Amino acid sequence: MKTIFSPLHSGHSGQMELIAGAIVPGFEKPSRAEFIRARVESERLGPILPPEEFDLSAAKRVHKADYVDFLPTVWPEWEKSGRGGSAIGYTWPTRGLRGDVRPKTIDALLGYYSFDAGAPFVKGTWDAIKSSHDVALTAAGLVKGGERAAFALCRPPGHHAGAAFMGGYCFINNAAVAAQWFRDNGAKKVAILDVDYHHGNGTQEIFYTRPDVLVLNLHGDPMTEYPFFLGHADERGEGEGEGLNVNYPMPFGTAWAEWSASLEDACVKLAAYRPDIVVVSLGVDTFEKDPISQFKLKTEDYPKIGRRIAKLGLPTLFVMEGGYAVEEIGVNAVGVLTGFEQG
Ligand code: OKP
Ligand code: ZN
Repeated sequence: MKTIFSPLHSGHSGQMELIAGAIVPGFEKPSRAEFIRARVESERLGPILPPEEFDLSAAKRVHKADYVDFLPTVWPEWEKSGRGGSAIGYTWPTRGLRGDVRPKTIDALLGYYSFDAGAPFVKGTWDAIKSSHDVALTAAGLVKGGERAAFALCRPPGHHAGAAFMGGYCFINNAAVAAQWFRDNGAKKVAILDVDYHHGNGTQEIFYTRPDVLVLNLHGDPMTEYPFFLGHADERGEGEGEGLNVNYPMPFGTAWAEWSASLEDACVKLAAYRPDIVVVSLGVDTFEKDPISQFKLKTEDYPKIGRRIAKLGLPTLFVMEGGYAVEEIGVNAVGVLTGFEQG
């Protein structure tokens, strides 16, 4: 299968993040994408191609226009205000505060358009966000054009980004934008299968009331795992989307036996929905050695994920999300893809 990749991801670099009371170098770093790209090459998965440029109209079909238009202004406004480092908010309109009044300064807007402090900007961040979005749409174009599958090697990831907020390393929800693009280009129904360790809260929010996009999410139980405030089993969609959001929260320590049972159930539901396209939010932070995650999947398990997805027999777009054990991220992510190709 073809991989779409942009070197512009690497400008999103040197961000700091707040974890367990300490400011540390960001786990979501450029080497992640480079290890994956290197493994795509060494495994001869297929050609690696640059993205085409898209305007932001597709992104604005799933995100609020004012949110999308805010993103390229962040770094210039931050610099204008005389600061360096990482542009990051520190106040959020939670319960009891006004989330309906758009404030005016950059610090206030960063809070207004985030749900946490996990999506910092540096100078190259916007270009990286835009390239990641272009990567997803270019790969989507290959699948629409008749390829059985394509790999969008997106960085930064997207699944925590909602209609009007960033967070958790995510800015534009690449998988959601691609799913909507498929809908706008002939697909009647799309399924999104999110196998990242963390709940894809942004994807869930975007499609929660929609009958035309099924969202299935396998993840660490939000009672104890980030993003904490969404991803429970009783969130099943609403209105016309009732029953079309399916969550599989699992406890710390979950290994292949239990995880694969959730995958099997998700695949059965996915097949019953009979979508035209599958978009896989491909995170490999389920890996036993992931530094920020608590599942116990092994390297040998990743090709099995790919084989199960291949058994669906549907055109499939793989969109890269998380995975922070950088030495093994390429082996595991490409393991899913080679498993798919053999399946
Ligand atoms: C993004 B993706 C862990 C802190 C969590 C945010 C994690 C974002 C994950 N102790 N910080 O879903 O891989
Ligand atoms: Zn994750």
